[in-house]
Amino acid sequence: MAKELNIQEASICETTLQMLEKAKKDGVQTCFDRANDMSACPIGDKSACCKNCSMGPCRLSPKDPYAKKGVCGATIDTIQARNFARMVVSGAAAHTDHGMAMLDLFKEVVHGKITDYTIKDVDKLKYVCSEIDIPTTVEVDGEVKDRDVKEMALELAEELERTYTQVEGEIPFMKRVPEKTLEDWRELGIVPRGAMRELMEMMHRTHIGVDQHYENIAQQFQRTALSDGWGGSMVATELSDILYGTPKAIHAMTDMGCLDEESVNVIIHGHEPNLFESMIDACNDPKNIEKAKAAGAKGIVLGGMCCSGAEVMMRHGIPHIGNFLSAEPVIVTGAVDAMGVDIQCIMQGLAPLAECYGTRFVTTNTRAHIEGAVHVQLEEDNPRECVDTIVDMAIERFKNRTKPVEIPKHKQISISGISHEYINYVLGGTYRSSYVPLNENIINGRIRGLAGVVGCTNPRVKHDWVHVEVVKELIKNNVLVLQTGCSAISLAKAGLMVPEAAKFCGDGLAEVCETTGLPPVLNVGSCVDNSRILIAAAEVVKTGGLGDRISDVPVAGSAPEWMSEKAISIGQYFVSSGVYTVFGATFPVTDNTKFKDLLFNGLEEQHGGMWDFAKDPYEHAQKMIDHIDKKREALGIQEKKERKLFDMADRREL
Ligand code: SF4
Ligand code: MSK
Repeated sequence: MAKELNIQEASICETTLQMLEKAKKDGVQTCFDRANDMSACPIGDKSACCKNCSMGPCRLSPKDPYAKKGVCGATIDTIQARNFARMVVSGAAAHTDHGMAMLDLFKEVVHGKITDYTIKDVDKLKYVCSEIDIPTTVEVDGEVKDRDVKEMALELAEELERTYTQVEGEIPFMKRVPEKTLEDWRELGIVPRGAMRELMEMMHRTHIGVDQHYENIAQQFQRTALSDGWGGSMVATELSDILYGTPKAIHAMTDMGCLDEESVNVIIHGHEPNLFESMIDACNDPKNIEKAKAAGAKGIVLGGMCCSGAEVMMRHGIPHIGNFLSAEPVIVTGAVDAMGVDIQCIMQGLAPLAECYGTRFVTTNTRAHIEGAVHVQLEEDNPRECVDTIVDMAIERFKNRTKPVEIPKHKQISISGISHEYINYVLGGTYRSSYVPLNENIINGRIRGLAGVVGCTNPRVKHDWVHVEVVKELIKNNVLVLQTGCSAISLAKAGLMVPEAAKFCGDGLAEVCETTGLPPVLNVGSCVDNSRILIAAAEVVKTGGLGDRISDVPVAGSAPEWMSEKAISIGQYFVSSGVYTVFGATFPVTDNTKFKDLLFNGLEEQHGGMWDFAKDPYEHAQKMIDHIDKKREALGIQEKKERKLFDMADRREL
């Protein structure tokens, strides 16, 4: 007999709660029920077990970690380090494969073999080229002219391919890393050579009988994680911007109230932007709208989930229906006529649930089939065939809806689309785009520091609650918050991504928000867009006045409700880049071990970044604020400076 779920304790998201009540009435299960019914394994939770060979699986004791060894003699430190390394590999591989798929698409577009997508943002193309020393102009007869776009794009594609396939040397985006940080990495031997090589070597080293020193394993998983953050993920973000446009501030609605009972509702869930971009065209196609109307619908409503949703919320203001944990509850509305998915964070539990409610559940990517789903492959040289099929299936299901529909009312407006280029522009203005005003505001103390609050939602903790409380504490203490992924959606739903949220901020941050019109909580995109936070941090260092390394900047990272291996890779590349990073929910290490001490203390001596853990949101936020203050103290900017009004001379200098 399953343990009964205390629904009101499961989430603070009203729409999710309403749907959990409905799921209970309907007699269907979601991940909330499954998590409630199955406690996490206490040994696995602490990463004290190994199944890397068939002499095991070996289970050590988290309570007395050095009392036992594995059959091969592996210690708790080796076992934990190998397990952690494999999480980094899996997470980094997910982002890297996503980035490589974007690169393949980009090349085909540039060669003219794929025509449904084009280079939309030539300025971004030029900017990325210039960042890695690819010329953007050419001299013809003594006259400097812009280079041919196709020629430039081909050179960029060739150069970025090194991110993946290179076997020696440094990946291209190392040119973006602040000089001193890069020097530290070179000394530590953690500069990525090429993502495929790092992933392969890391897997080799975790095989039985290879690398059995936790410090050496940690060196390679840092190099692997950096090949994700400054490699695979960064390539994915930059090429998506070039193909689909660099995000600029845009209004978007969030939450299940965006669905409409009288319309055909289509949801896209997953991570790559390609499927969604084509689905936007399909849902705006007058022929498809006519078909929907002929079936008795008002029209077609298109909404996003998870990071697929974040990509198009950022670029087009498409409504975002909910984050990871809301994917099942949204099916319970009975209003979703079709859900199309591509890769990552798609729970298998969606398939039987979709069957229950008659929702057409469609996988579209060759790398991710799900038993019980219909597979309609998205061919990038003819994407409309796939998306038009999904729209047809949705219309068909609308006509034949048999289950009662119940759509929660709540929806919330938010500002999205804050790329690092947009931060540059909004703070500096068109003619003097720069991070100087941001640095100035950090130095004068109006902004105490920066925080990147990111990551998943996890039914082991109260859904959305930890994200929202951590962020509220941070902005109350004048910390400007940058967000990605599911965490960003938690805060968008809570209404903190609007300029009016300045009323929840400390005086300094409130003043900055009121002057610039920015919300105190900035939505910078999807999981791969954590690379935007790295670029922003590097830009802050290069702008000057806040130290020479990323680790000098008053900045902290956080993933309060993380669950995926991608989050571990992200956390590790933040840490190795020099960012103090706090995780919530749980942390896969055993207390009182040398490996834990390395992650939570030792790494700080290497490059200034380190891990920390706090489940309680207030302790979590306080740890971040304490770290920010420590960095302010070291920079000698701890005292709040008097406000200085800029005169013309200051402006000229800027
Ligand atoms: Fe056990 Fe060692 Fe095999 Fe792991 S590698 S399962 S610790 S014997
Ligand atoms: S979707 S990795 S649950 S943030 Fe990128 Fe959300 Fe985490 Fe997936």
